[in-house]
Amino acid sequence: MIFNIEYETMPREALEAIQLRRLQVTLERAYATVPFYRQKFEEKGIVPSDVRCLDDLNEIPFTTKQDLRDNYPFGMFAVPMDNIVRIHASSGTTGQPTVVGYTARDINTWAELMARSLSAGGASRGDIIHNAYGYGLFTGGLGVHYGAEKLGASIIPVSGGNTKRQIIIMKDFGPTILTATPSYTLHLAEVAGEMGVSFKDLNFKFGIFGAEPWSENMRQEIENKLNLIAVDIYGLSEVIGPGVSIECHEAKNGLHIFEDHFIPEIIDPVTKKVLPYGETGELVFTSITKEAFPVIRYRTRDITSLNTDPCICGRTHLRMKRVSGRSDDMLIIRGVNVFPSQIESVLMQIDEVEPHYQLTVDRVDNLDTLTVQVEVNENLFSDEVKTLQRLEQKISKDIKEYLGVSAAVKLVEPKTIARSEGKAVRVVDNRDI
Ligand code: DLL
Repeated sequence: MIFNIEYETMPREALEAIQLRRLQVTLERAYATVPFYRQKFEEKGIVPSDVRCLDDLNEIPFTTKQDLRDNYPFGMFAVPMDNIVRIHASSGTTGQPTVVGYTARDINTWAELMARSLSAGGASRGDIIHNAYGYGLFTGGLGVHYGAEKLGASIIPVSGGNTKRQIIIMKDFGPTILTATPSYTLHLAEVAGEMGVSFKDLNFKFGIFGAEPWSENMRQEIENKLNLIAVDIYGLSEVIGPGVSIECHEAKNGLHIFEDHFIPEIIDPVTKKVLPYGETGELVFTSITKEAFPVIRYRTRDITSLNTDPCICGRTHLRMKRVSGRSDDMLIIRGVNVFPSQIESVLMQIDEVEPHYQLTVDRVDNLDTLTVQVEVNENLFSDEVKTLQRLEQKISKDIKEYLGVSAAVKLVEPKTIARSEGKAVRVVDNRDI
């Protein structure tokens, strides 16, 4: 079902007209109220009224995560504090957290976008949503929560953690939609198995998974293990939270970006030139309806491409390809670029291993080395050492063949790699120590 037929299926010409109008208003407001933006414009000798068509966006300077950090905590807010009704923050694992604010209208916009997203992912009024995204400063939990209420579905605000209790709730309340990170979803499946609960006996129809990279092969694994249809949802706190883009369950092939609220661009991260549709690069967003925290040409560091092909679901909003990773997650191993999700993709094709893995990068004699730890299934681990060695060699060979990178593979006992209740830690990088 399409939640907002008028906007989600709008002919592109009309959509672009709305984008331009909203962009102009956003630029004027940001210039007038956020000293950072005014200064950036002045440095370039431009004023908001110079933007007369969408292509003129090209002239506007980019905003980076560092800019947000430099203005920590509230320096990028475009409204006085008495208009801010909610504050969220990113976890700050890669530095100082970024803090974002919302006006009452922003919360409403976000709820609308999440209602659209849940709807695209297969939910409707009458569904029961088991929401295992964390509630708190992270935007996942509350983002889904408000969207579900707007949609008129029933939401179970279970959050992450307390996994056994989650399985009991699944059995007793009969939720039909699961929302969680893909890695926590696997943990849920594992604990259900330990408790003797089969997902085949539960009521789930759709799962709406995101907040971290996951491969197409991981989708297969999750769909088989949980007996549901899995769709990918994307977002980031700086832009609004979850609900920036989502796959429709009809096509499951690229995520529709809600273009009446965000203008996406793809740039070459090195030259910063805008790339044409279809080419892979760094995703950049300009928000065009947000009041409290407008972002102008915000560099996400996420790597993807855009495509405007019509979609079978009827939505006219363009689609971004599944995000393979962030530019700063990319490992460069002896000159070869690899994303953890590409390794995942290879691992998921091996029957004998479980979808739990971790990568370790070290520097030995000035050369980067990659070790892939992956769990094998119960039966195999009790097998002969030779069998395990052979399997390690086979996986290593597959990785080399598919990705061109040399990796040492280490099979480990089931349940030895730390489980995540939110975003998984896929890479341990020892190089700076
Ligand atoms: O992760 C928002 C979210 C919550 C999205 C729930 C989807 C579901 P942040 O914590 O600010 O916000 O992290 C944003 O996570 O820049 C990407 O690098 C990554 N990310 C989010 N969704 C996906 C996805 C939330 N579907 C950062 N695929 C983003 C790959 C994703 N990476």
